[in-house]
Amino acid sequence: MRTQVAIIGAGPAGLLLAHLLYQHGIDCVVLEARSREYVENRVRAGVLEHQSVDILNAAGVGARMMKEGLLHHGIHLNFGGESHRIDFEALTGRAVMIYGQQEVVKDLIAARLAARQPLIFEADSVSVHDFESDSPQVRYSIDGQARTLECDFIAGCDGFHGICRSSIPAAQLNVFERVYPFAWLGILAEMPPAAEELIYANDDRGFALLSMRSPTVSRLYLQCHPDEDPAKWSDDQIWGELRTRLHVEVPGGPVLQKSVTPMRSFVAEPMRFGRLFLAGDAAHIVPPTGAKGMNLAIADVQVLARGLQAFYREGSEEDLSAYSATCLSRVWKVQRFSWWMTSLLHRFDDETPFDHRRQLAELEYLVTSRAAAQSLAENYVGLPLAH
Ligand code: RFL
Ligand code: PHB
Repeated sequence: MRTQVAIIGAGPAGLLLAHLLYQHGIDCVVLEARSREYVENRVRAGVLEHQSVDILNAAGVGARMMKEGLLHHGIHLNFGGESHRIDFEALTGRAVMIYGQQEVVKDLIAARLAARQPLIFEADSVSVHDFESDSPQVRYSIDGQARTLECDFIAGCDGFHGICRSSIPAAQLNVFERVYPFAWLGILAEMPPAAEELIYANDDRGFALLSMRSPTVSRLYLQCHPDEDPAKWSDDQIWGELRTRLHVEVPGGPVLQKSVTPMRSFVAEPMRFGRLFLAGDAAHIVPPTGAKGMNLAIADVQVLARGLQAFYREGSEEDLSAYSATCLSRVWKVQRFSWWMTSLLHRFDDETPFDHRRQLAELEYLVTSRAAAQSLAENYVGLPLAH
């Protein structure tokens, strides 16, 4: 089989890239290791920057998001027993959209299948070859049958644990990494949101976050140890801890899902090697505190789709050559913001009383200085996309 662009991974990066290419008449095949059911039900991110919303709308896949998503004009920072609102609308004129990543994924899968374009689930033993030449190949198997896909380019959209990044010779990649000494215990619960907007709390017992998915489903997180076993936390314990740390009335309700997410900052440079392009979590990871992972994936593929369009339309390689540098300049700003939000809101095992006082002073500054609040707000709603 032959295609123009082989896309590895059907997360937000791979599926949106496929859709943007399809809209410009560029052929691609998406290969996904998991089943459709699995990827459609994987609970992850929930916040879309305003530009991510615009990109999904412009691509014609935003109708359900606009109907079911929740537009938020601010967040709350709770600390020292008080709640402070950061007003995005007043500070930036922008808002963010609360809409689950798995809903974005469902909408993109529906669009691809409606267009009768190839999207192959449960592809085994996927491997990438000859991407230093002009005729790369992807090998995989389906139901035990080996297949080869010949292509012009490979898009590595296969997440942090995928095979694309690790297929690049290690000596050719610069890796920058920070692993945090804590994780998030996340729950999805059948409970109407206990507040209208997201609450980020810095409490003496650790960080907590109140988020949501719909008028009847809430998403909540607690800072915990990285090796914490979620099964050891009873539902009552979780609700109790959330009430203590958030300082709000949380009624509780049936817990639908429980998991522990480690926290890491990671960047691999460059994001291109020959005809293999990395996008999304395959190239970089941010700790979830700034709500940026899915948005970075969307921004990357927007840049990659434009580069591929210029290549096929005009034979120009200029934008593709600039792909890595264009993405990385935004990636590093978003890394900084995600690291900063994480440092501001969590308890660190090795923190000194000085560190703690400094953290509280920074929070005070943030909620009393328009300049400081505006800096948070403009990063949270999303920095401008590269052109
Ligand atoms: P994904 O979503 O991981 O998709 C990669 C896909 O590749 C497949 N795959 C393979 N396919 C074929 N062959 C192989 N060898 C393969 N290996 C892997 C995988 O099965 C998968 O389907 O990466 P992508 O598309 O780059 O998207 C990135 C986002 O998923 C991620 O950054 C966000 O979820 C991060 N994140 C958040 N991002 C936000 O923007 N806002 C948030 O509020 C937010 N909250 C979160 C988050 C991530 C979390 N977790 C669990 C990591 C909250 C959490 C708890
Ligand atoms: C979520 O709703 O899952 C969520 C919201 C904000 C974050 C991280 C995760 O910073």
